[in-house]
Amino acid sequence: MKLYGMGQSRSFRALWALEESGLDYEYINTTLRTNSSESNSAKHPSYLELNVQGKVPTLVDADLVLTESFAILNYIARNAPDSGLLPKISTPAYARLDELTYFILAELEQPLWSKGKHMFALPEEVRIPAMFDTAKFEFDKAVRTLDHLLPETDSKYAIGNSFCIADLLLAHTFNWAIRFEFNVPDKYIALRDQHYQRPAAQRAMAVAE
Ligand SMILES: N[C@@H](CCC(=O)N[C@@H](CS)C(=O)NCC(=O)O)C(=O)O
Repeated sequence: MKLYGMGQSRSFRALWALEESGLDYEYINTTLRTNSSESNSAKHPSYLELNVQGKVPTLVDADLVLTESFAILNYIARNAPDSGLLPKISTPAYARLDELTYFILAELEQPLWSKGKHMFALPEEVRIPAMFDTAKFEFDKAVRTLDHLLPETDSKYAIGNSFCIADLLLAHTFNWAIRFEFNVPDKYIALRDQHYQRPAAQRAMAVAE
């Protein structure tokens, strides 16, 4: 498998999952918002053939090309059934995984990306700095909802008693929130710290640097 990625962007989710999975992979460092003539630019014509939006991550496995980070996590986890990265299919645990991960992608992540878009990703002429306050408001609301979606147990994991892709996605999303200076409650900073101490996360950090 080949993973195209950049630093701590959403591609880090896939890189971390690959390290958790034990699968063989090659990491291709890709640069964002760089000149299309640079060979490792996400705007290079050969990369755009794989990922029409010129974004990361992209995973290539033989003829399969995937360009959505959570689809990539699922694919990696399904290819490494012994890794425990996914709960058993058709169980209530799997439904909880779906609920939580869709919530993270649709509600918790969106204000982070809104801030990013209006800070650096959109063309300057369409950026609206007042969006930062809206993003903060929406993030705080999503965090309050998350408090109800996560189990009220002593388990440090989102589902059951072991680490799965929901934990990885949550930890990466809170890491992003911390880097973008959102108000992250202490318990979620602790959750980020705990999961980022996993050996696979540390190895992924070394690869992404
Ligand atoms: N929904 C996609 C979003 C991918 C995405 O927006 N990636 C960002 C980095 S986190 C990117 O490549 N941005 C480049 C740009 O906006 O030019 C996913 O989760 O994979």
